[in-house]
Amino acid sequence: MAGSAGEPTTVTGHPHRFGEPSVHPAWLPSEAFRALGSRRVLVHGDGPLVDTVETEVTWACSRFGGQALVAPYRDEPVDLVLALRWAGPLPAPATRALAPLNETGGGLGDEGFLLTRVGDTTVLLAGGPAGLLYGLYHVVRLGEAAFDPGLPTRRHRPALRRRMLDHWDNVAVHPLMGQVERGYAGGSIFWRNGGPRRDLARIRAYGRLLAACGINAISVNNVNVGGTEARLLTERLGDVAEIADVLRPFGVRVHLSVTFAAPVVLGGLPTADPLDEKVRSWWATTTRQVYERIPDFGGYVVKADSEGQPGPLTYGRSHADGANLLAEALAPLGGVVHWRAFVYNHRQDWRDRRTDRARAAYDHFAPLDGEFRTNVILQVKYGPIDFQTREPVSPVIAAMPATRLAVEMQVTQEYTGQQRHVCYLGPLWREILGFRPWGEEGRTVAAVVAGEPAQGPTRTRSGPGGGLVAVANVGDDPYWCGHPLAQANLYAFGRLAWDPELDPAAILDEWIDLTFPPTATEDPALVRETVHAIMDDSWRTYERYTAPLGVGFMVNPGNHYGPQVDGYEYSPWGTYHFADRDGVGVDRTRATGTGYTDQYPWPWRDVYESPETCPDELLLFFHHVPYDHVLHSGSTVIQHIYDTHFAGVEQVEAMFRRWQLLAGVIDPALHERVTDRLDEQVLSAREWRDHVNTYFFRKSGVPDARGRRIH
Ligand code: GCV
Repeated sequence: MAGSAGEPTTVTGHPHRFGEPSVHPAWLPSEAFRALGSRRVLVHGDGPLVDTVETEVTWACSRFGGQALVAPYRDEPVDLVLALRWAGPLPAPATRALAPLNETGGGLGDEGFLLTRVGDTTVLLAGGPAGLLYGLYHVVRLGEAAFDPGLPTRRHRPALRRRMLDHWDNVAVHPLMGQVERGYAGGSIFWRNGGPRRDLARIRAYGRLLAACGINAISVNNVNVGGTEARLLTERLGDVAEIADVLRPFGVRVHLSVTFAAPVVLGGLPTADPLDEKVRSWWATTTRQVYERIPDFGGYVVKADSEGQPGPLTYGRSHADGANLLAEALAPLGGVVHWRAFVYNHRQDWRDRRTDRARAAYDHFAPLDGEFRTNVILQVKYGPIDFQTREPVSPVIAAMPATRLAVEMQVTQEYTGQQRHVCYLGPLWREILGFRPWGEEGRTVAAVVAGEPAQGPTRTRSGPGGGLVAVANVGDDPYWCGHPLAQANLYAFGRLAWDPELDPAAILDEWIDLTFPPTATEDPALVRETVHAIMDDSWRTYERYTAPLGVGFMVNPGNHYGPQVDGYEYSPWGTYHFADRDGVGVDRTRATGTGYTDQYPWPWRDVYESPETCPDELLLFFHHVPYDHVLHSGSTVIQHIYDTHFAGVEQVEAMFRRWQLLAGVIDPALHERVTDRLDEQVLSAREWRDHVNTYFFRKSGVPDARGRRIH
């Protein structure tokens, strides 16, 4: 907070603005601050996050001719007050009218805020410093509308307390995975060649973007913790502390992925057995040391007994024993363990049709419900397999009422076009968050991760939920994400974690107006219309030209890009489609298949059990059916495959043409980058169409009813 003594101060022309990295401003271009920056703005409060608000306001006002008013205040007109709830004398005549609000403004929580009009002034009253920061960016989002005399009074609070990104960034370059595992935007913003990158201006810019979409936590290294990564917990802790220092003013807490074998690989102990006293004490001491350096450290993220990572099963202990070991060390210091439920047998015999990877997370974890400490968050991927374009919601979410659950999404587009394809994931995430695992009368997935208890006699834990986590999609690319339009996915993830009921198209509206501010564009209506036309349905378009009807994969092994229908068919990874001359799909019924449908509560256990009631888009996930099986849509499976693949390509070609309408209307460099990516998307979509259609034509021998050329 600026000076509280001396002459009244009006700050303009403040030179400092969080550094200027040479990257695209994404959803915070200067122009987005025009409405706010051309007003008289009073900021009231104390602390580092309030300083951030003040820096933003001061900079914006210096840029657009407004006035940032700081204490002590004169009796002068103010257009916008950004104030923390305060105790004691009211700070300025302009805020006196707020007295009643200040008294009744409870219930906002640390991160919430109230926005209203008092006379000719727009007033934002925040429950805590983070609320002030989120409120500021909300005002930026509203633009001129924030100053409309008819502005409705609204309280804003995040639905989920934990809104987190996991970076799969490696400190050292991994021989197969590179600097960022499943990273499609260049190098890491944190690490380079085995050490810190120290591009603090970029990290600061990132923190600002995260705050502006509501994200409040990140983990800074890959869950596959290699040798160099492990040492971040001990001798390289200073590197993590440096990142934490930069992100703190943006309300972002830092977490660390750790290896379960740390007591062995770092501590020199002969074992990492969670019940061993020396192991417990090693974790306790090590964790205390972390908090000495990073007092607001968030906690650990752990991938254990998964895809070759070490874990408690080696010692004959359970996942609960393993997670509780770390939780015990973190509990006195206020930290949490994010324990991932992504555990399955990746050395499967593909001829064995009884083993089903989809069953694995539930089989491992559901029996442990109620055994985890309260500061363990079980982090469950949204589907039972692995971030496919279409999967049913994981049955684990409904199976562990006495466990704190987080759902994990994937913003990085591993299986959804790798940031070479436009694929707006907001609609997918919205569907998952709104899914009701117990049917119409029950809670949504969003309510489960918010920690809302079930109604009625069901045994549920009380207390906070685990929130939402996603794998990050940024890198050192000047556009952050490789594909400029992939920025929208990061933005949408943050916004949905704040309010899971938001409409993805409305989120896109916000993102478009921030990224391509109407006041800086000749034809804002054309920009909005075009970007919507390209992005709104792009997830479903991607689904149309890739693996059909929920069957998944069909990608090139290893890099997971591009079509290879049998890429994982004869592999130990457990990802099959079982296509033969008669039919395709995985029988996961309890009547004749792997019994996976049994893992769902009613009604889904019955809905999915029968091909008659199973939704078309998941048919091949749950059932092996003949090619002439008739879908609810009226089409046969084989004709659906042909039709959707032709249609998907046509839609991508239309996207390409549509984008050309923006040539000369938006920044030419950005336009060209997207054009290049769309070019690749057209080629790749055609390749998908031809591989998939040819494959199924050859298997089935059924010609296309519309006589199109297939191969
Ligand atoms: C970090 C998939 C990805 C892996 C990733 C893993 C996980 O298998 O392909 O790269 O590893 O998920 O979520 O742990």
